[in-house]
Amino acid sequence: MKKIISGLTALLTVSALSLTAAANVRIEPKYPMHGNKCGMVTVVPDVERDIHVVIVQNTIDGDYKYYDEIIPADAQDRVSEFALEGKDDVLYTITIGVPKYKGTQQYEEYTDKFGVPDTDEMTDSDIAGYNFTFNVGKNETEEIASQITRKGEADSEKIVQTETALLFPVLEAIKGDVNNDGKVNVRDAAAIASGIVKGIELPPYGDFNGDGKVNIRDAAAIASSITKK
Ligand SMILES: [Ca+2]
Ligand SMILES: [Ca+2]
Repeated sequence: MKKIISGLTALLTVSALSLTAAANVRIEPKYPMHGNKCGMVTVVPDVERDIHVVIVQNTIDGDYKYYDEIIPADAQDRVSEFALEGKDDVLYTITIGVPKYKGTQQYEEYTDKFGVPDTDEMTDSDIAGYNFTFNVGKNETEEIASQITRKGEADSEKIVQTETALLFPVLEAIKGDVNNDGKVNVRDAAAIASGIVKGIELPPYGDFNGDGKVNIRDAAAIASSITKK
């Protein structure tokens, strides 16, 4: 009997895995919800970069960071869902960031605020009263562009859909390649050092060690990565 059960468990596990293969990823909140999940944020990535999502609940008692999540560029399932509890007189602030330069953590950020009112019809199911979908794509210019599409006040199931197309500047510059020749080598370390000495402003993708600054440490980090090769 035990064998049959474990076989069954294995079968169920396999089918559950195949079912979730193409499913959206549900992100766990950092604070417990109170059962009245009336809102849902869905982030749909259409850009091969990490996407940083922060959702903060703003109340009169203070701000609560419910989500602080990076959707990795190389993750298999990237459509991510963030459930939100409905509360009157509460706002949420969402920040979505995409790094402008490949391999850096310097996020260009879009910020928006919205309310999720408490709705009576809602249960603790997957149904949310207020759905906010953010489609995250690439912009050809160096600006962040956003376009909001509201699909009416509420549909027949009293679900309010708000869809926002976000376009981020995504440049192909390589981290560390400050002289833009497609390679990261000692010339870049030299260019950073000389830029600092001469007081020339260096591009943000010169931040090789990812600490948010471009300085002599990046030249050293490039030099040391070359020696390691
Ligand atoms: Ca270079
Ligand atoms: Ca740095």
